[in-house]
Order: sequence, then structure tokens, then C-alpha cells
Amino acid sequence: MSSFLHPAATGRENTGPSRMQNRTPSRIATHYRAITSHLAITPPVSVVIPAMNEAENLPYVFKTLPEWIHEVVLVDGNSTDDTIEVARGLWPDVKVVKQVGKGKGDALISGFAACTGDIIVMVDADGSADGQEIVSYVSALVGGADFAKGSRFANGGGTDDMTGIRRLGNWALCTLVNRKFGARYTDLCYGYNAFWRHCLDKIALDCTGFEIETLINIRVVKAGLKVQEVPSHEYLRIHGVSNLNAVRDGIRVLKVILREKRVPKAARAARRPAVLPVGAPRGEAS
Ligand SMILES: Nc1nc2c(ncn2[C@@H]2O[C@H](COP(=O)(O)OP(=O)(O)OP(=O)(O)O)[C@@H](O)[C@H]2O)c(=O)[nH]1
Ligand SMILES: [Mg+2]
Repeated sequence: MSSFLHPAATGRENTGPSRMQNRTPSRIATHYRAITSHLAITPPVSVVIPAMNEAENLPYVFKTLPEWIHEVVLVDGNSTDDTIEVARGLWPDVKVVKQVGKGKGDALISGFAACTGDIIVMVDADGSADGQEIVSYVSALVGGADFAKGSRFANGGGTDDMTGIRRLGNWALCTLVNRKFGARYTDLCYGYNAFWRHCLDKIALDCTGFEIETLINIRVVKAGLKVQEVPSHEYLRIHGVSNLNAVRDGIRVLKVILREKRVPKAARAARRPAVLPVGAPRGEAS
């Protein structure tokens, strides 16, 4: 099988818009609809895509998104390319949140606050995630999990996009989280995950950078939520360069792990949640 996803047509000639015109969210929210030949669901599914200068990759990303999803929320990190225009050309009713702060964590927190679906899926915009896998995440959630955690190292998962040093760092940090928090994770720093929206109240996210996935993974365990790992394949970023710095961001992840071990549950519960209620997004949505 090819390691690359294939691009959708770009811009105005894309076939996506006409395909999307038949979607009516109110019908989606109250009726069962088939997402595979063997599964029909009622909960609306929101897909949150953090994107910073990903115009060239978006056609690959949107092409793989299933047509039954309720909404796409794209959080733009002050892109200097045509990220927003390309997104609107590919998915006309995309909700664009213009990020006020900085960092992937900040972007995701803003995007989660803007979601109206009951299920939220996080998908990177660099072409490394295959939207066809969303059905596996949703299946895990409707099957009883609170949090469907993507894993490149679970049976059936894989990665084309990990250097030796990153693999080692991810393994070491994952082992540390498992030891310190009693988790049984096979992967830690991976951006493809999904959860029921009500989880946000229990994990009160408050970070700005790439440590966001680690923070989520730790907080769901601390909150006693039911986690199911979903095997996932990470493809190569298609265009552009990574925003992640293995050493700098690895240290940030380590700091979060150590901080979370120190913070007692009660102190965290007393904190003001960084995720605002629906209808009060931190970014500017349009
Ligand atoms: N809105 C926003 N998106 C961001 C920011 N930083 C990263 N992203 C997005 O987050 C996603 C993941 O970032 P990447 O740079 O691919 O980092 P990564 O996937 O952890 O690392 P690689 O495996 O090297 O690709 C991409 O869709 C980025 O565009 C940010 O500050 N703001
Ligand atoms: Mg990436």
C-alpha cells in the first residue's frame, strides 16, 4: 500500500461542495445515520483541525474526511499562506476559528470550545492522518469508551514519520506516564484522538504547545475516564516542515508529566477551566 494519501482537487473545481450541500445538521443530530455498512450512529461528530500554513496539505486532509461528519472546525494559527481560503474552497461550511494565542495546544483548546458536536475528533492538517480512520474512533466511543486514543504502536498501527530519536523519546515518555499514572498506553505524543465532548469538563485543559496530547492522556486517566486505544497509521507530512522540535517539545512534555504528578486532584478541580462553554469560543470564529 502506498504511504501517501492522494490529493483532492483543489479550490473551486473541487467536487466537495456539491457533495456537502445535502447535509442538514438538524437531521443529523436526531436520526441514526450509517457510517459503515454495519454501524449507524446519532451523535454529531465535530472534527477539529489545527493548521498553521498548511494550504498545500489541506486538499489531502479534506479528501479523506467522511461526508457524514457534522462539522469541521479549522483553527488557523495566523497562517501567512492561503490556509483559510483553501479550507473554504474545499469544505464550504467549514467553521474557521482564528487563533488568538500561540501553539498547537492553544489552537486545539480554542477549536474544542467552538465545537457543537457530541463527539470531537482531533486531526492534524499536514496530511499525516487518514480521515477514513475516524470511523474506528467513533466506533470505540459509541461502543462505550470516553476517550478513543490513537496509537501508532498498537497492533495494526504504524508510522512513516518518526525519526529514531523521536521514537525513543516517545517510548521513554510513554513508559514514564504508564509508571506514574498507572496507564497502559502504547503511544503518548500522537495528535489523532477523539472523545465525547463532556470529557472536556473533567480534564480542564490548560497548556499551549505540543504537550497538549500528553496532558489529555494524563488527565483522562486521572479523571477515571474509560480509554480505548485505536490503532492508527501516521503518514509522512506531505508538504512543508514540522513545527515540532524534538528536544524543546520533549522537555515541555516531561515538565507536564512531572507537574501533573505533583498537582493533587482537588487543586486541579478548583482551577478555572481553560475550555470555555460552547458558544463562547476563545478565538474569533467565522
Ligand atoms: N493553529 C495552529 N496550528 C498549529 C500550531 N502549531 C502546529 N500546528 C498544527 O498542528 C499540526 C501538527 O503540527 P506538526 O508541525 O505537523 O507537528 P507534529 O505532527 O507533531 O510533528 P511531525 O510528526 O514532525 O509532523 C499541524 O496541522 C500544524 O499545522 C499553532 O501554533 N497553531
Ligand atoms: Mg505532523
